Amino acid sequence: MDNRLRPRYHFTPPANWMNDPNGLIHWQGVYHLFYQHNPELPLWGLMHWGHATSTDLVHWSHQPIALVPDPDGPDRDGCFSGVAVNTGDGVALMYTGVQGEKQLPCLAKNADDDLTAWVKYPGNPVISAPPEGIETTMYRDHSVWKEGDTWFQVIGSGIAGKGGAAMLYRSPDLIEWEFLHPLLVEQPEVIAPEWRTLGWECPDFVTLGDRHVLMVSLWGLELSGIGYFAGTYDHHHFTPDQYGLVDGGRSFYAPQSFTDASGRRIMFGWLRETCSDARLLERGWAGAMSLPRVLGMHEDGSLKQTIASEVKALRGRQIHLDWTAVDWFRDIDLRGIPGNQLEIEAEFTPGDDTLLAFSFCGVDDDSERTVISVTARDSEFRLDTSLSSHDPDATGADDRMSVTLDPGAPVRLHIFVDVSIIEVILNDRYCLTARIYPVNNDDLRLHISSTVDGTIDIWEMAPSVHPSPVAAG
Ligand code: DQQ
Repeated sequence: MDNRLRPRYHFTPPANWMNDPNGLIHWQGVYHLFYQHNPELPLWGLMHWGHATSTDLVHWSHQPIALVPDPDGPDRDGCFSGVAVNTGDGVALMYTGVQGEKQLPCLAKNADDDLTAWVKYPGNPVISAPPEGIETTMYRDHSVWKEGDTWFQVIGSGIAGKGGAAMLYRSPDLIEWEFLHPLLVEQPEVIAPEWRTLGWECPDFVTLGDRHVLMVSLWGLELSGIGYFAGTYDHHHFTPDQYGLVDGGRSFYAPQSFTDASGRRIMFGWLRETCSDARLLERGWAGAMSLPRVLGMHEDGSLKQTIASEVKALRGRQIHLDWTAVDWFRDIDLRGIPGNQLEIEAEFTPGDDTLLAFSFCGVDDDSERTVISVTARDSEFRLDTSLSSHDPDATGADDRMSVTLDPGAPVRLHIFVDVSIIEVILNDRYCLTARIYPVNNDDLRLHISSTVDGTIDIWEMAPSVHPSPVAAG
């Protein structure tokens, strides 16, 4: 296995392939992270559910594989994505069982308190077909919640000629499901053409204060990202009044959130690789999780994202800089802190023409470089990885988000660099995440340019050690 580009404090699988976070739950004081996993190869394939646990959201221990496709079952061709819910007397999983062309909801219940042993419901699938009378183009992935004594779920879907849809159901027992109506169908008038979809995968319908948010993975176009709709939910009808992108970087996908014992809504997203299969096969592992992001609402009703405070436990040596404006990039002396394993918090108050940029470059020269920039004049936030790697098998991109910056208000950038991951949040509101594969990856140099004064704090981040994997069960 080649671990040179493996992240050190973002979760990665013990070996082989990982994609979507699944079944996130805080159960009996332990955080459980299940995930889409192909244990045979570092490529997408026959999907199992991998499993890891943590007591602090930061350090994870690998657990045996939790769900295995049953050769004679409705999940014969894969245990696709799904969720975990607390049923009062245990935990239930609702996941997508794949059998040939069919992708249908299946149920499993825990057989132990460690959530390592699962019993699949013998009557699976619990819904035998997509809703009648609607021409669905896809149908999979689940978000499940309870209102009073009644369970509800939305299933990701697509409707011919329309695009993405989220189908709403209710059930007394997680077994008998009644289709109610689409909770939401894609509204082309609010979605930019490049984000139009064939369908919505991995819906996640959450309550944040007095608002509701439906997050969906925008599937089927060249560009795929994560959209969110925020609005009100009343009598099982959802009326969104805001639309935005959860993350505008093309590596962040299929996020899922859960509520922990402290009441926080915490989200993980899959940070997919953006390099060739040949490279994945050489390395022997693929896929990483985002850092845990706590969801909330800004006063204007848009989605707020902050990194869970537990991640601060990984902070080591710190450098504080009172920044004075410069016209061009200035090299920062990191005083021994590895430039490929750090956290940065920066705050600047931009004027109309401000350009603020952080650039991570190879040790020997600047020909491999990754640039994060905020341009006040263009109201643009950008993560440019198009020159991050000399490797022709790595694909970079120039991801941009258009942003609203309040005149005179500080701009806060929160940046995490973890070997092959760059995760950036601007003003707890705009997120851009990417994978980078510098050939010269032992370390990175940091250059900063800002046309205004500001403050910058940089921390060395400790690796979050993963105890050796337990033998697969
Ligand atoms: N990944 C799963 C599906 C889901 C997709 C399969 C999203 O359930 O729609 O691995 O990445």
